[in-house]
Amino acid sequence: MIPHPATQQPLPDETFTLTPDASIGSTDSAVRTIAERLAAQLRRSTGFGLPVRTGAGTITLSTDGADSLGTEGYELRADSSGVTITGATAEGVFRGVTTLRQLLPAQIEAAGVQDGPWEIAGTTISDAPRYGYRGVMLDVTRHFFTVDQVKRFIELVSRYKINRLHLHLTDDQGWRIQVDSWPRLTEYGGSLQVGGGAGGAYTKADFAEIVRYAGEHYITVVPEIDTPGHTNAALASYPELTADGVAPELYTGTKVGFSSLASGKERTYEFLADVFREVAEQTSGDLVHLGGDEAHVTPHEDYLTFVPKAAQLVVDQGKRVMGWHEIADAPLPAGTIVQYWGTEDEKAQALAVKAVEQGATLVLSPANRAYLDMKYDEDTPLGLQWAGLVSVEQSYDWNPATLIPGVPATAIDGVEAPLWTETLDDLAKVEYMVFPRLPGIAELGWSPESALDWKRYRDRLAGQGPRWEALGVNYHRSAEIDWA
Ligand code: TNX
Repeated sequence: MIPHPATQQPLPDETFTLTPDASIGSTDSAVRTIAERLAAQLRRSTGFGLPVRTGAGTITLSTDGADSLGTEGYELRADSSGVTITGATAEGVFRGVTTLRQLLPAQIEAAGVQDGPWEIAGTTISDAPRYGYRGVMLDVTRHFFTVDQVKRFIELVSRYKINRLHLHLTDDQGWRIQVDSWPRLTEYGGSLQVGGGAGGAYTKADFAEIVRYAGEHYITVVPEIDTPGHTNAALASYPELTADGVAPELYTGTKVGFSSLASGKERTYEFLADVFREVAEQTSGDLVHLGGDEAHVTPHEDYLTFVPKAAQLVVDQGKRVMGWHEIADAPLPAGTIVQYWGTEDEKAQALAVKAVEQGATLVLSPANRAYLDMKYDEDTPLGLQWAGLVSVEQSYDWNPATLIPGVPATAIDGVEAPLWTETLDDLAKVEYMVFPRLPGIAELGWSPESALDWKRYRDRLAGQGPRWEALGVNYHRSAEIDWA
């Protein structure tokens, strides 16, 4: 099972078997839709009727109990008489259902009816996460991904108890979210992508569907509007945002660090006020990510005045600020989350310390560990390697609590695995880079430190292979894992 639960005990002599007469019960309306979606999934591969009823069933979902386990915690018991999943909230029950699916045989994930038997060795589990922020990032600007592709991505990552989807929505190569007050951002700024092919952008209805679907999987969307660098698509659409008033060409290459909003112009902040307002309106979560990375052509003094002004515009919308670790050089509003993407470099580490000194908390995305766009090894046909090669072991075998010298464990909100898509133009390629590394990052975010052990994790990871086969996931059959 991945992530490994906080505590699990076997119930010797007990076996649960899902049989054709089984039902799914929900004790209250809060978990009814979770029960209905579970039933729909199990019907496909079992062929059973699996009626959903109010009250107890063969599998019972309940929010009556487990109060001490927090919003995401749950208790699960599987014995000869049935399965019960209890959380203090519907979210906790949902996390428990992801565990149930992994307890069932891999063929449960097949699209068509399979033979079974559908057995679970008797067990009790009491589970709750180590960290509250367990994210994945998808870059939809270097290459655009459709709503349906993002939904499949959400469904796959939700199985590992990921609870944040950071969408990198704007960059030099494309602006991908509708802003009605600045329509050329998507009309023109979203028209291309890396390599020069057609890009795309989400309408407000599209984005609402992504937010809704993520919410159904208890995942909160964190929208990123990257500023003041990584803004060529915006500058090409609205030359008034550039320092010299001249629009650059649209850009379809993969260089970074060459563009900047005009940080000295009032128009820039009017623009950002509009953008953050419309983006905040489209988000259900409490975070808006303002980027802040690699602003190499923004004079540093200007950057230091830009960041607090942009951050205030996010706060004005009632949202908390998130940003890449460079923003920590500037004063930050209360409640800011700083996303660390350094490797072992002292400059990045110093910024992380500076972030914490001013009261910010950290989400850890160390590029040499958590970057899903880094090649696994020299032979990986996709991806980049500026942060080194990131094998499955390298991505798993580190401790968030002690990663950055001088940062106390209490300052860590969690972990996030970013996927940049310069080299990834379809979902099969995305899946190849995400699986099997993402489950390891998810486990670092969820499981207690005592459960983390590379050798034992390897064996558990091997067990995910047949699930991905059943789901048609294009995972990388890394030689580090004994998939047989
Ligand atoms: C650096 S990491 C970037 C991105 C690139 C990525 C490629 C970060 C905050 N910025 O613009 O896509 O490297 O790995």
